[in-house]
Amino acid sequence: MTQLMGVVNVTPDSFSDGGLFLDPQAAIAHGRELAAAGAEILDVGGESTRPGAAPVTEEEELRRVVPVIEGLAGAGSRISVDTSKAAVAAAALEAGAEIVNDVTALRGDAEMAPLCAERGAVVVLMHMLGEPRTMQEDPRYDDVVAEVKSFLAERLEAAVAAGIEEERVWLDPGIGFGKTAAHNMELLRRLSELRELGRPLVIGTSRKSFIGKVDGSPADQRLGGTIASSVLAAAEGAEILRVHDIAEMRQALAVATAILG
Ligand code: PMM
Repeated sequence: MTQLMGVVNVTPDSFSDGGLFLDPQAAIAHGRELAAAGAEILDVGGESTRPGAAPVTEEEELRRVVPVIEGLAGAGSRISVDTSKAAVAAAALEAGAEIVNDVTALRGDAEMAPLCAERGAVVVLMHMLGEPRTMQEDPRYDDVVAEVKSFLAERLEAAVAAGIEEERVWLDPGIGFGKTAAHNMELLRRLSELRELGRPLVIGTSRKSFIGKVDGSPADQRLGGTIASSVLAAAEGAEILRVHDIAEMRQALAVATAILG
């Protein structure tokens, strides 16, 4: 069954919900709502990765995410931490997280792979071309699907070489991370090729700019496009959908599943 990963951004500057849940109590209340609406996983993040975003310090990221993870442990959902810093992941695992969602695919911090191996964490390895500050400046590929696939295969191999069990690795093509709208849509159309890697696929299309490229909608009015792209991804075999709007997505998936069986 497709699992939903609800987004809990404890940041001032995420592209669609920056500043809404910077206060820990607001973030915890929001996470609890997402859990109640059917999120199997809550993805708590303290550093925005939107195009052009500035990095945050380790202290600040810890200050943002640890109280929220502590407050959400026991809310009924598994918790993942969206970070590329090993110290933040370590504190998050201590506070009750069990999944590390690393948008750098273990390339950002040399301590991250050994930490995840030792702690037996599930690790999400995501593709990104370049880094958030500059990734949307004219990204180019010969064949985006082949290149993302070989990157993910290489990072999976590196994770396993570092002692992370293959069964604990999930893969993500990184929709919007160094990709044009055409690249994102080609990845979504040819998702079955990434399934050949043999690991669960995480797909995050929620509110992203390629939706706005289709119909001109601003970030706060992209729920329809989020649902369409996520349902199609699920039909192509994506196992984890990372979305902001859990109740609507849960209903869309239930209907799609009822029809397709
Ligand atoms: N997208 C964002 C942040 N983290 N993690 C994974 N694994 N996959 C994604 O697509 C992804 C991510 C950016 O979205 P946000 O700013 O709304 O959190």
